[in-house]
Amino acid sequence: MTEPQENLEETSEEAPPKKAGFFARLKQGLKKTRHSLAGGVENVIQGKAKVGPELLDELEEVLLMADVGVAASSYILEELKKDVAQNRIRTPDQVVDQLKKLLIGILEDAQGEVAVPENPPLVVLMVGINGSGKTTTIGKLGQKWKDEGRDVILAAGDTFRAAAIEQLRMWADRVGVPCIHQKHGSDPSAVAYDAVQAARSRNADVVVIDTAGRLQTNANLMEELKKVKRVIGKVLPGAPHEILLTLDASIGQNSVSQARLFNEALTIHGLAITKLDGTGKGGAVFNIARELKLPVRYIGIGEKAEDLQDFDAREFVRALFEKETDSAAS
Ligand SMILES: Nc1nc2c(ncn2[C@@H]2O[C@H](COP(=O)(O)OP(=O)(O)OP(=O)(O)O)[C@@H](O)[C@H]2O)c(=O)[nH]1
Ligand SMILES: [Mg+2]
Repeated sequence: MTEPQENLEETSEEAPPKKAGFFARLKQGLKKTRHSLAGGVENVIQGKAKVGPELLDELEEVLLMADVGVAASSYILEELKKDVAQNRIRTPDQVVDQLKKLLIGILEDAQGEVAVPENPPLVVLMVGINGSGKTTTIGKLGQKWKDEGRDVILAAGDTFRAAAIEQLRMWADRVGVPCIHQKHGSDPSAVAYDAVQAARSRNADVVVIDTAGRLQTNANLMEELKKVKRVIGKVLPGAPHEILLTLDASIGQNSVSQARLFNEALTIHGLAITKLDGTGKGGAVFNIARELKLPVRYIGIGEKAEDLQDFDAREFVRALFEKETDSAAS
């Protein structure tokens, strides 16, 4: 039996009410990671009456298998062992409850606010390796912000490929927002410059700039991105206010090293974790938060405009652990 009332209360207690279907879509999007993480945890505690070293060892194995990673898993195990030793945890169910709290804590420790400027425009620079979902995420963000009543401008700063400019223009047309672009091969810094100028003269609320994304080992890319950042700061001191790194969730632990490289070169402010719908490796989100202390701002759980969600640590963990049969209410 499900109790719709109870579920509604739970969501409205913590944060402003989410759009209808938010939780159901999140849960659907996290299906594979729920299977690898919560499914594995369930298997470990099933049939066990007591909490002993064996259960904790098995739990650690599950966390590692579900891509939670070494740093986050060791921290969790240390905390759980302390709780067990001091008798705060006695049953397997209490282990799971505590595990959920620790997972939420890891994510919340890394959270922080976007440095929204006193006067618009907010300038967002989107970076990430190729195929990680930058352009798609920009399109989705354009839709979201437009729906919220904000004046949005998109900028096709990936001038490396003609198709990339076309892809962003299509998103802009679909969403119904302007797209600043130049021809294929032109200087990305010049596009960024134009875009920020346009946003200022048109009094836009937010401008989102796309970039190219060849491999992070390509020093040219990092130099190019640094230049884009510098030029933006010259047009509008303090900008870009938000350098957002897209990470493809399906690469699991590699995302930590990828994020580190971008962070060293550019100082990343926040993360958009994409393609969570297609992978069981979503546990990597915890390791990224633990290792890099970078806030997750958005998650992508599908290819369509509505498949981007503001990240909410509690809802994320709840969606990961809630059983299939509990879903009817949301
Ligand atoms: N299933 C799913 N697919 C996604 C998501 N985000 C992006 N994609 C898909 O991933 C592919 C690559 O996305 P892009 O937005 O083009 O990636 P990019 O980082 O701009 O790539 P480059 O321009 O080559 O650097 C596209 O087919 C997207 O539709 C997501 O959250 N879920
Ligand atoms: Mg792109």
